[in-house]
Amino acid sequence: MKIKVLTIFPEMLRPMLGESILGRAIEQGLIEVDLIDIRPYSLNKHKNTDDYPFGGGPGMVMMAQPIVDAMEAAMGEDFHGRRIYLSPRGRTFTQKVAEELASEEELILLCGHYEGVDQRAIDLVIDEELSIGDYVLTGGELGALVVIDAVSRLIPGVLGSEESPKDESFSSGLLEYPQYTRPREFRGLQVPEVLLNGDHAKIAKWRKEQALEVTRRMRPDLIKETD
Ligand code: 9WO
Repeated sequence: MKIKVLTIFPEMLRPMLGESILGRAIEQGLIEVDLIDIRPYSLNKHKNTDDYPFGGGPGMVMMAQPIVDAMEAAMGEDFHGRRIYLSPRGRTFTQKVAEELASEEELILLCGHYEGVDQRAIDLVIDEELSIGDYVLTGGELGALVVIDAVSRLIPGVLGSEESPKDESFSSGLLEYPQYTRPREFRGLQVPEVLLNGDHAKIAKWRKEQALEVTRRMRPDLIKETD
């Protein structure tokens, strides 16, 4: 999986991509992430990427030209993939969308700033707008990181062989059961007895019940009407 991010603040993303599971996946070549600075593509003499909004109003709008040129450079000769603009008005990003994107060869993520992007850039070079949730950020970079993170861990090999992305929240339609590690007692709170006995069938049954109970209590909307 190849992911390119078009942004005027590439340094906002770099720290996340060097650490933990994402850092390892990139190091191992399982995913490739290119951070592409939009600014050098500006043909303006000051390399500006924004300008005043036609019609007036507050703030600035990102110009179409640097974005379209950066996108065309990012796409290269024969692009196979999806070009996404992170925006509060997009389709909501869910685990199902992450699974859909994980099967793409390549993703190009456009991060907007200021009051938004000239609509003609979106019309010309964007396949889909995606929102990571109903709130407004200062720019699309955190949205891009969320998409990169959720999609990457679905790429075979990115999680270790022990940590299967299948056996977790949402794949089963349920949330995670409670987890415990040492010590057996912490501030007077005990680890449930069933987890200490080594009866794996009993543990599996308990976890399934707990997952159902946690989901019922915290996210009843996730439990389908039929079961
Ligand atoms: C700001 C603003 C101010 C005055 C009038 C209209 C306005 N619109 C915006 C606005 O939407 N700014 C966005 C900031 C422009 C695109 C990048 N920004 C952004 C992306 N904020 N939040 C997101 C985002 C991305 C993905 N999922 C959730 C939120």
